[in-house]
Amino acid sequence: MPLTHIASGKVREIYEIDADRLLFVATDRVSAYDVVMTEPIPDKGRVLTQLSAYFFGLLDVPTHMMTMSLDGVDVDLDRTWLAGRAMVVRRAEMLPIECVVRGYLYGSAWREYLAGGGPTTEHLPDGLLQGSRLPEPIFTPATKAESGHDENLTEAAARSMVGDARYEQLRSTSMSVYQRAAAHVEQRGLIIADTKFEFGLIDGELTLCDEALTPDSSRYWPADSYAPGSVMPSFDKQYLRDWLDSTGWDHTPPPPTLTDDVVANTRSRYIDAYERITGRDLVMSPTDEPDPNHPLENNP
Ligand code: Q0Z
Repeated sequence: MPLTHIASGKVREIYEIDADRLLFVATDRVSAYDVVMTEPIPDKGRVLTQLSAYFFGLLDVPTHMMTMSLDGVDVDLDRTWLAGRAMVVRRAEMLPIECVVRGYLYGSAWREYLAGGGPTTEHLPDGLLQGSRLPEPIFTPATKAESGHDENLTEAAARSMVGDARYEQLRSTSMSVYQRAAAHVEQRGLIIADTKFEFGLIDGELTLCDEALTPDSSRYWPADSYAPGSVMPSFDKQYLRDWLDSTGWDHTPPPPTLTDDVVANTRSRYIDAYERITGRDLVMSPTDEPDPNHPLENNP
């Protein structure tokens, strides 16, 4: 029986394996300014999946990851293409809020702050700059928008969506995962300005799901060019954004056709990011020759 396709995101796909397991696949599609480019970035999906797997192995919270091995999984997709980009995960009951943690003031939170305050900035002091490190990281949950932009929630709104006890648990778990990951990448000269987690319940236990700590779910900055008060280069996709800007594109579909050079340069930035964060080489086909140090199956 071929797997049933159950969900499609801008750059990811989910298939059903059985009642308890899903196949979570990161494609090579790339989006910029909320538009998916026509040309894929070869191996980008492998970078994202293996970064999530790396962090799932590092963290001490329950996660949905079971394995990256496709042995015994009856897929009718190209196994060579899938290798290294697919993860078998436990099916969870997903919770309805996006758990965003911000260590720095940037993006939508900065825009809110600049406009005089909003849900994400209700507890912040005055006088911060674009990109300022916050006195301490803040938890700023958002809605999961089916299409379009996620909407920042006030603390009260988020509490009423999941209940006070669950809210506290989501906040403290999100904060500790962020702190752990940020401390890890800091040793490698990187900053996680902000990141978004999705949690679910498996047998009643709070479980980190979805992708985690990837460049698509997080804003990574090189520490050596950190300067509050200015626009920061996000260290993987900025090259593509800059090139798109140079074409004069207005961010409405269709996007410009990426040249071979832009595809190749974007690809090497993703792979460099992976290697810088993990200190490992990207595995093109992890089912061929498992690396004993790679966190493929080390989650309880
Ligand atoms: C995640 C999403 C999409 C990528 C459902 N372990 C899980 N159990 C149950 N559901 C999910 C997960 Cl990760 C789940 N999403 C978000 C949608 C592509 C991610 F189309 N949806």
